[in-house]
Amino acid sequence: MIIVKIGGSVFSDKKGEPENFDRETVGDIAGEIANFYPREDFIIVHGGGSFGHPQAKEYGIREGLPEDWETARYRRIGFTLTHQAMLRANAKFIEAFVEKGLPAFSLSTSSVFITENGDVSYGDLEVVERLLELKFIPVLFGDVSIDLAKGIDILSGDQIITYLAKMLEPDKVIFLMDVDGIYEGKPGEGELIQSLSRTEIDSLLGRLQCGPAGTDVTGGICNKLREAKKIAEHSEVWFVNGKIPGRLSGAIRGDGFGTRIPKTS
Ligand code: ATP
Ligand code: IP8
Repeated sequence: MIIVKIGGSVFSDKKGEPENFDRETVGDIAGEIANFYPREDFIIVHGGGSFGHPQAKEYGIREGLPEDWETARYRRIGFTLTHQAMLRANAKFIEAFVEKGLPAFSLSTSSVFITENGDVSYGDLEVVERLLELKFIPVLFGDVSIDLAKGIDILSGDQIITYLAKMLEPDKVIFLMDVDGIYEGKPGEGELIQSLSRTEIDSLLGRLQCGPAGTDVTGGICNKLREAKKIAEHSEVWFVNGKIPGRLSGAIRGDGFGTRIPKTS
């Protein structure tokens, strides 16, 4: 089984208009997956991009539900609106996949997982497993979450994948981004790292000076790398460019161009 994360940077321009969607790129990605399905089982997880992140930031969802009634009321509205924005993104994904003949089936992340400070503390994967047995392609997404510590929070697609990898032990996890993989420094400045070991991730995080990232309420590349370190205990991990046709197929076959982190328990 292969888990593919379609990053927000791939399907939308996060600095562009709210809710912009690159239908052509998503169609190409679905087309590549269609060449491997049904021999391979897939789970798709997509990020927030220009859909979830601006709303989540505007309403301060990551700050949780406070005592003060008026602020809490405002956040509850924001919680609902952020979720609706993610449902609109998700509907576009499902359409693009179905158009390529793929039985992509949407699962609302906020109805499957409960978090504690943004990490999954409970997840019911029964439906995901049944869907896979029946040869569907479950599609999850970064979403709002009910949170045991803060009342409400955001659950990143990257955190969902860590949980799925731990529970389902996939053969591979592939992160699609708008750059060729993980760079030693800023993309375009530092060199592309083609092979990275789990144990090298902490020192890389230090060199990248990981801090807050623009409108990304879930921490951008730094969060991704921290999660990749956990995922690589259960699965091989790839970071490839989802905007360039063929790169996803290469990662699926195992001879791809990007950054590969071997499974190391
Ligand atoms: P989302 O979280 O919305 O799903 P995503 O999964 O596409 O988005 P981002 O969180 O946007 O991923 O992270 C990818 C971005 O990180 C790239 O657009 C890239 O420009 C930026 N980035 C910053 N530093 C690095 C680095 N050292 N290596 C790779 N990408 C980097
Ligand atoms: O883009 C964030 O998910 P991510 C989802 O995968 C929201 O980090 C709602 C901002």
